Amino acid sequence: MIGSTFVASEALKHFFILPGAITHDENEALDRYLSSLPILSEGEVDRKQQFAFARPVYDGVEVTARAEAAAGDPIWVGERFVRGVSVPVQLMEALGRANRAVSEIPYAEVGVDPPEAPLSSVYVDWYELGSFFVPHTDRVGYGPVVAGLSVGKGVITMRWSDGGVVHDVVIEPRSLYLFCGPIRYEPWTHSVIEVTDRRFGITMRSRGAGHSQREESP
Ligand SMILES: O=C(O)CCC(=O)C(=O)O
Repeated sequence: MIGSTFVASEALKHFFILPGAITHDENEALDRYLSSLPILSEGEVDRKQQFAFARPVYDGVEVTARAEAAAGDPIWVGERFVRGVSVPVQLMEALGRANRAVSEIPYAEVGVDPPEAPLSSVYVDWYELGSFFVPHTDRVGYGPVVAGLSVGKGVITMRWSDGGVVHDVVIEPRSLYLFCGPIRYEPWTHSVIEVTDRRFGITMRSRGAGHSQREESP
């Protein structure tokens, strides 16, 4: 499947890109829907009840480079994971598409165990020309495979690094990417270093193993 469907980067063998994963019409419909949502301040959004964008706050400082919306299970709210508002119907098709792609990863070939849980957590990042996402590693409370769908007009450059080697990957609109294996965890980080136009990054994750009920309690 990987030979015909995915173009894996030579250097990053655990990073897969599926160009044209959604149609132009689907891209436009998602762009229209996501662009219609409000961008609020973090304190105004109850992520268990509402799907809306807000500028995240880290260490008391509001991030101005992008805005973020979240839904599904689990999502991170400050210091714990919770079950967020239901994934909006407009995003269900994208989630289904990503889950199908996850099932097509040749796990044995790349030496990774298949995930136990489906993708069920959805974050959307709203980027404009000049936006960025700082280097980070996704929380271990999420599962071993992460998927991202690029919606809108903007092309991004995503940077991967293990602290030494750096790989830049250009991601076009309508592309779905997936990553797993060593690059999913520290010391690897990824970041978005360039954005050419409005773009929504729909990031889909699963519950990680060992994710306890306790973490979900308020
Ligand atoms: O916008 C993207 O595709 C990347 C988002 C990301 O790195 C994240 O949500 O952790």
